[in-house]
Amino acid sequence: MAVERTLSIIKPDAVAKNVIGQIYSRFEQAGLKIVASRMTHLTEKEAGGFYAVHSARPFFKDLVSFMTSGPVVIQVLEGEDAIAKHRDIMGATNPKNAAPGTIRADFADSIDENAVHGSDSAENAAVEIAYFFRTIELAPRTR
Ligand code: IDP
Repeated sequence: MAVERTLSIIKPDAVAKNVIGQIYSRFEQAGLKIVASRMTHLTEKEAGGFYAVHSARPFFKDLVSFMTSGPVVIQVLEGEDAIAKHRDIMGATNPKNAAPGTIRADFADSIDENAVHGSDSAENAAVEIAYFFRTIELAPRTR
């Protein structure tokens, strides 16, 4: 299986719940390595640009408002089949539908405030990683 990289965000609700470490543990337990990491408080422009694909959706304004409501932790995860593996441990977008034991089932309260983001394809992963990190900031861990 191919070694991939994916973009992950711990959203403001999960940061506020003080579960950054628990979520990082789940990445590590799944065999995903953290190759870049940054805590930041997104501006409206940064959050809106990141979610530009959803700009015509009715929830866009609330999504940007939520993503700028507090600090986030953004990381690049690396590992075999990292994109799908990360989506699996995140759980479904709506935590009500998320499988037991997933991050969203355990830490998210609603579809609006759902704890984590993860790239959903190799193409989007490349775009999203480049949105937040320069190549020089990524430290390869899989050799
Ligand atoms: P994903 O985060 O599971 O990839 P997307 O469909 O890409 O889900 O949506 C991005 C984010 O927009 C979701 O994580 C969620 O916070 C928000 N969102 C998506 N659909 C809805 C909705 O129907 N109502 C409110 N917020 C939504």
